[in-house]
Amino acid sequence: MIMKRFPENFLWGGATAANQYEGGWNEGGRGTALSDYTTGATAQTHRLVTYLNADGTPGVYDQMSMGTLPKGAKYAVLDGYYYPNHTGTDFYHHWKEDIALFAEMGFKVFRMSISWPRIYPNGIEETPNQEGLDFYRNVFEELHHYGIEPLVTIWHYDTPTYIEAEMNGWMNRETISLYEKYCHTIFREYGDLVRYWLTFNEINSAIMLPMFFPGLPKEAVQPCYIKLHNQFAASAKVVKYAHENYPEFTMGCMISAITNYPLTCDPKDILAVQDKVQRGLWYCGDVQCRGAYPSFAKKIWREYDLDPAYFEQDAEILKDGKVDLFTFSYYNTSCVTTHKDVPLDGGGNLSLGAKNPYLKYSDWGWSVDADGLRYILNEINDRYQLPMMIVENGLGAFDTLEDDGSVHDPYRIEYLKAHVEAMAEALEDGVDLIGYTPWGCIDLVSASTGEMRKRYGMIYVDMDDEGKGTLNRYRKDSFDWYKKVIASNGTDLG
Ligand code: BGP
Repeated sequence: MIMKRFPENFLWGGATAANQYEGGWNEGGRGTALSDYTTGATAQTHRLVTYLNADGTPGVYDQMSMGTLPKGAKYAVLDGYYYPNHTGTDFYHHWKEDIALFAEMGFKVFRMSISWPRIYPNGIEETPNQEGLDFYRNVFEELHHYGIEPLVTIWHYDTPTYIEAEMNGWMNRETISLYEKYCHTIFREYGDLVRYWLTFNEINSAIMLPMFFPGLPKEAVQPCYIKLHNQFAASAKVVKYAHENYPEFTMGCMISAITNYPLTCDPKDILAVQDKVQRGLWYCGDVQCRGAYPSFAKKIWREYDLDPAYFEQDAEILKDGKVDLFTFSYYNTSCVTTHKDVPLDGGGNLSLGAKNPYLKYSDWGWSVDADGLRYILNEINDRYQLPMMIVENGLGAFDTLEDDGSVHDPYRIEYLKAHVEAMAEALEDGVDLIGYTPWGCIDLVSASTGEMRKRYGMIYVDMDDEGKGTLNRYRKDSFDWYKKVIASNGTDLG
């Protein structure tokens, strides 16, 4: 096979998020986010969000239920629970060492997020937290010292708790202004160091609930669409502001690339796939890239009894806040069917569906599908004609640290290699792909389960599911493999 070469300045790197990696949850003047009150779990159990009722009795709700606090209750860290995000894998105290390791792999770009409560502890303060500002400045400067370009996610699920608990979070349009203030601050502070910005991580996760549980009562779904809309408006305002004030910035969206196939060639299955992808992917992509809701949005609003005026009030704002770059996460694919006798257990990242008999599945039940990456790159390219970056991709797997400090992870190399090949094929197809940052390039806490044992990294971190471990770093076999891939600009895949 003749492989198209990767473009000369292709941005090879890795991706992380503050809430899962940074730690230092109560240091440096940082406030809290909901992840600080979220317990660890497993693939079989759900993470819990913990609080204290007004009468002082403890309470919990299931993270997946998107529950809320009872009246008078306060989010609280409770005895007897373990909160893995408090430490993450401690970037807060290991940033120099970690960045040196990224540089050793040859990273051109490093995706990380800023923790909003580290900048504005409650989100509402007049002035930002200087210690928080200094922390990220040191990190960005260190990255530049090695010639690594920072790619910053502004919001990776960590709205300050005060905004969530006292202001009703993203249901409240005031949150849009607080987010704008936070963005203006970090643009001003880091405009000389950061050029690539993503406004919201996996913005479509706001509508995860109806995607995971079709048939929910409309009262449960309505807030999801309102919150998502307010995030769209916040994103668009900030993109416009950046375009006007920082023309050198590249502003991107970040969407979980819902990639689905019909399970059968029954035309009803084809329509069902189209519907799912419209709702899960294009609904968000169209707003952020085309600056307007797609025509099928009206049908969705009708279905959930949502007033179109709510969404249409920001038409001008959305039109003026189109992103420059389409970035997305891609882990797996699933199958859609209307056939009632098929179990929907093909697990996945925001994309439950039927199992695909042609694919292998990971230990966490996620399909492994490199061709799906080529497919979705082409789909997105055709629809938006924007430069693209894959900013999350990888295999969550069990790893074993050997006595000599080595970690042999051929399964991860196999996964990544297949996906890099798929990227090369997509480039050959003509897509405009400018970078690749595999997820959790260093081991970190899993978002869905809170586990440490579900590892994605090329760097192993000694930390277990109960928070025990030295936090020492070890190079896995995939570290050396990826180093070669980058050094050869994607031509030596081992
Ligand atoms: C995405 C999130 C990441 C990340 C990833 C892997 O949804 O943007 O934060 O964690 O999924 O998922 P998990 O950690 O559940 O394996």
